[in-house]
Amino acid sequence: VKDKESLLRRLMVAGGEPVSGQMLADEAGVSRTAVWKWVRELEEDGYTVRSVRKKGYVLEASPDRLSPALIRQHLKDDRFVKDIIHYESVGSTMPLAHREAQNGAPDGTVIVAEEQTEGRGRLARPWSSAAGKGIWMSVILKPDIPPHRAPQFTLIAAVAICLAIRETAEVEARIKWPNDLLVGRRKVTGILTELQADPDRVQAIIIGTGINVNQELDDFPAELADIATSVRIEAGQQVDRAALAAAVLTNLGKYSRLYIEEGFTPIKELWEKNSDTIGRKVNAVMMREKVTGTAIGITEDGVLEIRTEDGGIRGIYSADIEPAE
Ligand code: BTX
Repeated sequence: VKDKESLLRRLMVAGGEPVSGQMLADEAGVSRTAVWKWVRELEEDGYTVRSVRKKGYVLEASPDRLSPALIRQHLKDDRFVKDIIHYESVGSTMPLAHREAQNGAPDGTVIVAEEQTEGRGRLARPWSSAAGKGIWMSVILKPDIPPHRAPQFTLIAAVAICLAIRETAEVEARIKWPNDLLVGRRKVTGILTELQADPDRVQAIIIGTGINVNQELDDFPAELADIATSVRIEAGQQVDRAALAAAVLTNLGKYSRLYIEEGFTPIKELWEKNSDTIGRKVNAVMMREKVTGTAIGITEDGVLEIRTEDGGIRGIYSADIEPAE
């Protein structure tokens, strides 16, 4: 124990048993008053800490927050996550992550916010990011790969989040190419991948994930009423955001490792298996044209292959996909 955060972790692992104030003070090499001050600070942060006479402190309740300590408490495997930087309110976590990456933040650095006031999707479209309702997070990856392989990490992220939602809330999200997660036809998650690269080497991949977690239908702005959903709406109950964030991060580590060790094939299989697009008749709407056909799979580079009516196969690099029937 050396500060408020480590005290919190100590109380969390105690699992409801009291931890002696004297013992904590001895461990930290500080006075019992100093420990008591940390406890007061935790209470100001929204934790409920009970003081049991002669026995010590018990953590009774944690706030609904994405604080580093809470996320770490749920991490099944902490090999991947290096640093978690938590904000109350930001414009967007993306530029913050870019700056951290440029300033040398390592692979596995996480920027997460309770609220975004200027959250964005692809093509600078707005991303609704209400306070305390979702997981608005950017993760910095620094794999040693050439830039043309970077899109594969977008697919890794989709698989990681899709399975995390299933594991944590038993909600069956499916991947819509390139990278939305849907439940039915409604969007539950958007993923935005951005790159810092030299001509031959990736410097950093920033994976932005916007997961709608605890919104109810009327929490969404009117224009999203027919197209958005949340994990809570689908699960029928409140979902622990810190637990879900931890599952996402655990899976990101797990599937990046799988990719590094075994290559793209197992990722491609998982992606296609959990995809909502493959096998469907779709319109791929691009800037200048629209291609209609059956989505048959993705390539090594994350390109969507569509078999068109004339029997030819078209590779789609970037488009909005809509159902064709
Ligand atoms: P996208 O361009 O595929 O989707 C954007 C579209 O999705 C919008 O035009 C709107 O129709 C719809 N939309 C907006 N907000 C929501 C929402 N909360 N739920 C469902 N649909 C919505 C998807 O882009 C990528 C989004 C990435 C968001 C993350 S959050 C953390 C990071 N920071 C940041 O600013 N962006 C990323």
